[in-house]
Amino acid sequence: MLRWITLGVVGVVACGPSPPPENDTDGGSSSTTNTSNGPMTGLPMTSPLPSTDPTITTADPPTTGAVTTAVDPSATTGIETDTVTMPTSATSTTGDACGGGVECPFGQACFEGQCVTVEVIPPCPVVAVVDSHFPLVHEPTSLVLADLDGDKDLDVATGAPELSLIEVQTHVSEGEFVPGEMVALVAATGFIHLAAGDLDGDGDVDLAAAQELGSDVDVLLNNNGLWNIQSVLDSQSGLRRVHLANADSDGLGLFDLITVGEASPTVGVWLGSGGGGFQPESPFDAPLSFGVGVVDVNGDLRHDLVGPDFNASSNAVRVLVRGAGGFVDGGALAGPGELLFQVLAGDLADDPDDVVELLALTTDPGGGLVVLWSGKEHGAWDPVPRLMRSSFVLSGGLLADVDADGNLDLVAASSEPALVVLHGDGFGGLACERVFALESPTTAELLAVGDVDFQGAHEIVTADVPLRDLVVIKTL
Ligand SMILES: [Ca+2]
Ligand SMILES: [Ca+2]
Ligand SMILES: [Ca+2]
Ligand SMILES: [Ca+2]
Repeated sequence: MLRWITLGVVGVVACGPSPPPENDTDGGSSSTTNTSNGPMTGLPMTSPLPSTDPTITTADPPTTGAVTTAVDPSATTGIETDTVTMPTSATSTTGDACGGGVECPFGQACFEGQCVTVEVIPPCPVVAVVDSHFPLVHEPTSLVLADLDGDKDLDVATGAPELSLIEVQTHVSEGEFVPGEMVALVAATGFIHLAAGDLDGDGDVDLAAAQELGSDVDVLLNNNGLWNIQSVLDSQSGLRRVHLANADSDGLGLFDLITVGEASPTVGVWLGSGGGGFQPESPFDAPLSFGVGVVDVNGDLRHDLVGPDFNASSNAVRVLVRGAGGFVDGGALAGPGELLFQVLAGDLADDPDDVVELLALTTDPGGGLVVLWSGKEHGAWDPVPRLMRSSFVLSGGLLADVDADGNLDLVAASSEPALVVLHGDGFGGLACERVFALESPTTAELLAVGDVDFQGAHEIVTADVPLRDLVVIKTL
């Protein structure tokens, strides 16, 4: 059952009995923009490792069928501009002192006790947007986008914590999903965090699921669409995230697993040994909160960890470099703002050596700040970051080339009901900002990007937790 509803900017998800189809002719007269009028409140994060669990409620009986919301091109989000301005200025110090309650003038931010200029990211040109909604049975805490049934198109798995289930949504045709199977995990409670990738080396996508209470990571091997729990990795207790990584020095190509948790020891490493088996390394403590990037930052193919350092006296990015025998401290980078929510790493500035840049999300009295450290050489960054102002305080996200122009973009969540894409300029900066209205705020764990409909540009997939909807956002 598929229904098309004409909407303005503020999306509506229909529930309950189906109304007759509406004509797609009136063009959505309620068009507004929300790139600048949302309150820029700080996120309710009071501890270095905040619990981000949404409230889990008992699931109602499942609804069936997709509800697709078509947004008329004349009523899309975004602010109309004629050109995309390429940022040209980098950080410069104005000479004013700040800190200790002394704020910087408008248009500046405090970095290391001095006011520095902040570049405002301009809005992107308007594009047409189509949101498609598909019902979920349970409220999800985490979402992955991967080919789970081996037919080459992208499916979705979401974690349903209240029943220790993974809920699969199977892609059936261009951008359409239907409910798939429910995959049972070892019984536990609390937040479920998912990661997807080939964990046993047989070429198909497997899943790893970290559960909050139960203290395990379940490894689920894909056998032609049937899922077997191969390994249950005893983990640290408490809330954690699981990441696929290459930690091995031998580069066998088998994924390893890294968990970052809130209870000591906070970092766990399991080396893939083939067939879905894993060998644990000794877990250890590192001052990293959940917003870590798991990326090779120094060009040796081993994945490193970059994340907000909750032990630093001031806001800082901590770098853990993976060596042959384990992780070693790779130093810290001081940042501006009040608290770093997330650190991401990627090749944001085109250079022959593919040096990796760092991007961090934070907030200051002026609102949302994106902090960019340009790579000088592999694993080394200019200590003075470039600061760019976003319209929203961004709580977390991912780097992906959404518009398929060859430059990494930032897809980010906010505490507001909006999803923000900051398009990379390929020179280490962010060219423009695109804001997509949502019904509810989303989280970094509920964001994924991929070419769902094989049309080239990538779709953004997220979930509306209160409405129990899978949301696919397509720009035309
Ligand atoms: Ca598939
Ligand atoms: Ca596999
Ligand atoms: Ca590395
Ligand atoms: Ca791009």
